[in-house]
Amino acid sequence: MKIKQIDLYKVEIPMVSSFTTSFGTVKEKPTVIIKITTDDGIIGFGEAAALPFPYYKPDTTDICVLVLKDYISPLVLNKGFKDVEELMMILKTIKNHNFAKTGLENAVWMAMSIKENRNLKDLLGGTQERIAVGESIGIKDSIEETLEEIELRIKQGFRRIKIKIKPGWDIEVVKSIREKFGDIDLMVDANSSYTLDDLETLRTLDAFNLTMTEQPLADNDIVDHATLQKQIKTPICLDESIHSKEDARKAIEINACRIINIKPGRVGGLLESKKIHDVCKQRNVGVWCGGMLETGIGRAFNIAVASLPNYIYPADMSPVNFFYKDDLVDDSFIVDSEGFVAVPKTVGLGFKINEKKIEKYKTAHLKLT
Ligand code: OSB
Ligand code: MG
Repeated sequence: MKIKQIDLYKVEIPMVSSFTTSFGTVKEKPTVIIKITTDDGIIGFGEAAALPFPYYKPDTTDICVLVLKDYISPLVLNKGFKDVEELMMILKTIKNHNFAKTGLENAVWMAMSIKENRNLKDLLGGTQERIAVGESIGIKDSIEETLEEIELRIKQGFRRIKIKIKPGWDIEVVKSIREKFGDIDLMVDANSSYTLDDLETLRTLDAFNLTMTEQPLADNDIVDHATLQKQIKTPICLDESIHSKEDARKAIEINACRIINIKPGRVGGLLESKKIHDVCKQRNVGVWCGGMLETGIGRAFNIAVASLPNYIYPADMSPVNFFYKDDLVDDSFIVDSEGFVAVPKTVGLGFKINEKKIEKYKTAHLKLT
């Protein structure tokens, strides 16, 4: 495959509500849409779904545009590669910048799917026809508000509830949820906001039988996570700490976690996601698909990769309209009343891209040849 043209779009769809985590509030979520055109006229789309600020990972939306324009595009334009493995080898000289790489990688998967006339699930080796989903609920102004949202989501069928926590917004809110909703599948995500000094709080959370605690400690500290896991019962799930299959292998080897959240954007695409999935499967560590508040384009790739067999926990997969007033695909996925999303069987993205919407919400467009 040879890429003849890359169109980069910075797109900003208004949000319906903000999303607060321990590191800050997302009030606006611009994203980067990558469109590739191959030498045989095939078109692929991808999304680089970094946040607008460097508080989750160092990447930001604008850094993605810069890296895609100045470093990724020159390396891949008009160069032949036979598969995604070879594409990623070409990009290997660029350190990190996984969100930007994912945007291009996504687009190549979509083009490969069209070229080979096989859907993404089959191309990746997926085995699940539908994926179980949960919601990730941001930090709210009150416990009352949190309970109301959970009640609604349970009624709608979501199979698990994840709430964001931080020091001072943890034990009480979890306790209230257990009191009101009993034995639901409940987990927490701290986004690195604790240290080993908070052992007492993290131990207290053990009493609530959480399915997992996601990324309690610093992203660059899997050693402290191993120390913590020895002292708490609740399984630790790593998010920010894992960027590659090697990170996953090492984290598992030192017992820093029992579960891994795989986000394609954070690890550099679907191929690396699959490799992490395989490493975890060999070692009996279950995984699930996290999200980065993607539009329907990015979410489509998440759904495809989450069809692999070792994705055994529900994905963060709230519908796009929970966050945004509009979407870039028509007829995006729906969460059914049992809390499942069907994995598309059609080739390409699996959903209808609406290019008029990309034009409507774009704030910048770069055409690279
Ligand atoms: O830590 O999982 C996270 C959103 C932005 C940044 C980090 C995280 C999240 C979420 C939202 O939890 C998940 C989603 O896309 O639905
Ligand atoms: Mg997380």
